[in-house]
Amino acid sequence: MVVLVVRVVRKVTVAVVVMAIVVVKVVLVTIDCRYRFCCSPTNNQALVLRSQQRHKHRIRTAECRGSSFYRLSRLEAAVHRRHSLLVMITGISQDVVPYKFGYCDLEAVFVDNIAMVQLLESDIQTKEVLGWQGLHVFHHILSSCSQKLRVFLNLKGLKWHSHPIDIVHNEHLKPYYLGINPRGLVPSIVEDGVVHIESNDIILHLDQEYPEPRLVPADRREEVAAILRHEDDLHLDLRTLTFRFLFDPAKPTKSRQDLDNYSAGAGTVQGHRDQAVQREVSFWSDYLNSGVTDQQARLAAARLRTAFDGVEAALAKSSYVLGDKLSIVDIAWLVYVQRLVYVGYPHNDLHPHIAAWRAKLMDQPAIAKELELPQELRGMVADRQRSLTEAGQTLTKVCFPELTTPAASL
Ligand SMILES: N[C@@H](CCC(=O)N[C@@H](CS)C(=O)NCC(=O)O)C(=O)O
Repeated sequence: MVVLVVRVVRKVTVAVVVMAIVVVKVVLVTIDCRYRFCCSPTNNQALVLRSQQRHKHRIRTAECRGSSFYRLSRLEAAVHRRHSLLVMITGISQDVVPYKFGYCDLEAVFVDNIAMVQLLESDIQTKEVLGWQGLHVFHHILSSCSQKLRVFLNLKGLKWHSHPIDIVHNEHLKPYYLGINPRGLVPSIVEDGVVHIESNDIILHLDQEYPEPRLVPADRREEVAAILRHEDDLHLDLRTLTFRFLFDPAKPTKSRQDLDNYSAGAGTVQGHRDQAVQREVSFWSDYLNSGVTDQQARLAAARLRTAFDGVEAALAKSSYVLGDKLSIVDIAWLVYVQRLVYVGYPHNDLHPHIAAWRAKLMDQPAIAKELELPQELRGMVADRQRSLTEAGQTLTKVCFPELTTPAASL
């Protein structure tokens, strides 16, 4: 009997001690890691939270886009989970009031004018480009982000050296290009030996350097940057629809081995491997496993439609999205709109102002020459649309079955 009581007491004691340790740990993490800051959006500043204990805690980089409370709350949660991280907030500035960093050992520092993605020299493995002079552009003819950049360069009248990267045959995943753009995406530029990645960062940067003609209105830079981020957020939706309705999913361009090599070979951004490559690999793995499902296509089309509803509303009031002048915002959305014409998106039915604005912009050779489908691909695209129509599988049928009119023709 006594032995039994002793055993029970021992077990209860162990359970209580374990519970107490768990509770103390949870309290430490959730209380001591809490932080707060006040901020308001003005110019392009970044708030960096730094940990002194880099060796102890894994430092992650996160970006806080815009000033919405929702985003800030998400960052707070990230700090709770990771104990420490490097937070970069673009478009936010003024009076940051950090408090209670204690356990996390974080300090807050403001840094001016940090571009969204700025590579370090140590991130560049293909060292030869560091000696290049002039403006060099790595791009692909059909890549939407490259098209946006090329239209921008045409409108600016800038001279540049062309370095086509064959993404269809995975040239972007080879060590040479991964050594320039650690994310393995096009476009990238090398300007007098400095590498820039991310099409929107490149454009915002070049517009400051070459202000005429202005494609980013000087007094609306923050707003333009936010719209471009929104456009970038929809990039995988555009790709989803492209790979469902324009290309044939039976012929994926990346094998499992390609994806493993990509993961292993991707480089660092600011000294750290970031999420972008993982996001790419997960997109292509899903695509390899199951193509693009109806549900994924519908979600992507719905998200794009919502964005286009905003563009449509702006174009109902003015000739261009930001008013009476052409800006990079028009170009960014036009690239999506034009791609979706080839994909079979029913612009005419859903967004009549966009349809008219597209026709007007495509009348400009500097724009049309980058966005029109190359002659040699027209037959392939027409065949694809024909077979989708026969199978009752066009974008309109799958994503907008309520519309009765056929999909926009090429
Ligand atoms: N956020 C990046 C996105 C770049 C991106 O996704 N580029 C595509 C072409 S538009 C690419 O490189 N895709 C590689 C592939 O298809 O594997 C940017 O704006 O530059």
